Amino acid sequence: PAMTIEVAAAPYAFDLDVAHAALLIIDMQRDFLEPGGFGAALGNDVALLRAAIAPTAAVLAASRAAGMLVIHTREGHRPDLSDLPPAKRRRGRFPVTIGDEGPMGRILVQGEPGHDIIPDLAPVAGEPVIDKPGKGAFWATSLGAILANRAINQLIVCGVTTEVCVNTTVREANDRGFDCLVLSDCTGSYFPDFHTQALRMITAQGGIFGWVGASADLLRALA
Ligand code: C5J
Repeated sequence: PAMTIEVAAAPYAFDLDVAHAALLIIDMQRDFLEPGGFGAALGNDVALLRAAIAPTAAVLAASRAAGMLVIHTREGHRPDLSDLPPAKRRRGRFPVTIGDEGPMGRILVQGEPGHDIIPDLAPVAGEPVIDKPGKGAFWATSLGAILANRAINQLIVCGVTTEVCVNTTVREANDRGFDCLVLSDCTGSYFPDFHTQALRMITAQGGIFGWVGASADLLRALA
């Protein structure tokens, strides 16, 4: 039987099996979180997302110390935009969009400064970084193979935004048989009500997509 540690969560405790769990940090990229980035240029208040940085950094440190696999994702596209669906490019009808020159290089293009993960949460050697063209981290990526090769069946999920890339990824993971614990204070949205409701959608109906917990409870369990 697996050695599990109980983590307080909603709708009920999450039995964490560190050897078969991964910390998945979604899209904590400069273009979404930094004052001079794409998100800010669209008029969003990045402070709402930045509140997740310190708790995520603490969870990242504790996960590394516990020997848990850590995986990072970045939303973005190839420089020739060959993996950018025209429909995604048209979406929003913003004056400046994906692939265009933005405040921190070409927007959501791999290799550009804005596409990179914020320095506070920088990956270290051995931590897979998944570049994903969509909102979900499984679609058109090797995430599923990486998790299968390590016999991972639980995901601790942090990142932005709660209702878009976090929610999409958790739904994808749930359908693939993963137990997901989403950390409320390690996720964030430009729209506070979307954040709240996105977390409620995960825990409603007995935890229809997974569990929601707080970083303090995970840190306590890992200590
Ligand atoms: C993410 C987005 N990462 N909101 N992207 O959530 O477009």
